[in-house]
Amino acid sequence: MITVYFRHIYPFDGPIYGPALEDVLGAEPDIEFHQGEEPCPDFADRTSYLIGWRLKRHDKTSWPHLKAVMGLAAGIDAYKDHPAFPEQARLVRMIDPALANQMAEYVCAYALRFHRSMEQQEAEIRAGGWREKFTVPPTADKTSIGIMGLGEMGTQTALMLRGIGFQVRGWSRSRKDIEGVATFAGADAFQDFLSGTDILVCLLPLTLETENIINRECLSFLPRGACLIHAGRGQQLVEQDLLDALDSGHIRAAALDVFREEPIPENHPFRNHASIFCTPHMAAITRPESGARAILQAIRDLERGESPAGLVDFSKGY
Ligand code: NDP
Ligand code: OXD
Repeated sequence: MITVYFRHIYPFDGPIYGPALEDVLGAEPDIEFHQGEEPCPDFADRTSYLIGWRLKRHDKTSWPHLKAVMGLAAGIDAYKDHPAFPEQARLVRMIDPALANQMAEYVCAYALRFHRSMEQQEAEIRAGGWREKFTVPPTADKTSIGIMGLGEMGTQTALMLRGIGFQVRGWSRSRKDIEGVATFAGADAFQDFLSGTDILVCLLPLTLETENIINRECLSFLPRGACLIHAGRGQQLVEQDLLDALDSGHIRAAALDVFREEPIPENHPFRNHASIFCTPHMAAITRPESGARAILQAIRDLERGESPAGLVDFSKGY
C-alpha cells in the first residue's frame, strides 16, 4: 500500500482541495489516502507522501518513512532551506499546464491593458475627461514584451503573448530555443534583453541571484515609459526603486501580484498608487482537479523509480 496524507494548513484546504484529492488518490486501489490537520501517529509513521503548502516545526522527525513532500505550489520557497524539511525526503513542486496557462492569462491581461494604455484612459475618465488626446492604438507587433524566466510559467506565457501578436523576448539562465521568441541567457545578456523591452514581466523563482533583481539599475535599462508586470516573488522587487522610477516617469505603470509582505500592509504606498495595480497573489492558483492528477502522476513516477517533472534539485536553488 502507498500511504499519502494531505495536511490542511489553510481553511480553504479541506473544502477546495480535499474533495479533488480524495477523488483522484482515494480512487486508486493501492493508495491509502487520508487528510486533515494532523494524522494519527500510526498513520504518520507509515506515510510515504505528504501533500501540503508548507511545513510545520515538528516535520523533521514526524514522518520517519516519508519519501517525498508534494508541494501544492509551483514555487519552492516554503520548503527551501527549511530546518524542518525531513532529511530523507525529496521535494516535488506543482507542475501543471493548467497552472502555467493561468499565469499566461494573467500576464496577457495586463500586457494588453498596458499596450493599449487603458489605465491612462480610465484615469482620464475618472478625472472628468474624454479623449483628451486622439490617438490611434499601436498594433501588438509594435510592443515588445520581455519575460524574465523561461521555465514552466515563462514559456507558456511567451507562447500566449506571441499568439496575440506581440514581439516577445525572454531571458533565462540557460539559452532557450522557442520559435518566434528572441531569447537571451545569463547575466551578460541582461542589459541587452532589457533595453529592447517595453513591458517587463518577471516570472523568476526566488534565489540568491534573483533577490532584488528588479532594482534601480534594472529599471533604468528599460526604455522610458516601460511597464512592469511582476508575478515572481515579492523579494525580487526593490519597492522604493519602483516608486522612484514611477515618480520620475521612467516607468509608466506596474502590475504586481507578489509582495515582500503578504498581505500588503494597510498603509503601504502600493495600495493607493495611481500607476500600480495590485492583485493578491492570485496570478496562478493550483487547480484542484488537474493538481491532484499531477500529484498522482508524480507519485507513480517516484514509485517506478523515475524522476517526476516537478522533482526539485535543491543544488540549483529553484
Ligand atoms: P521554473 O523553474 O520552471 O523556471 C524558472 C526560470 O527562471 C527558468 O527559465 C530559469 O532558467 C530562470 N532562472 C532562474 N534563475 C535565473 C537567473 N539567475 N537568471 C536568469 N534566469 C533564471 O519555474 P516556474 O516557471 O514553474 O515558476 C517560476 C516562479 O513563478 C516560481 O518560482 C514562483 O516564484 C512564481 N510563481 C508565481 C505564481 C503566482 O501566482 N504569482 C504562481 C506560480 C509560480 P533556466 O531555464 O536556464 O533554468
Ligand atoms: C506558486 C504560487 O508558486 O502560488 O504556485 O506562487
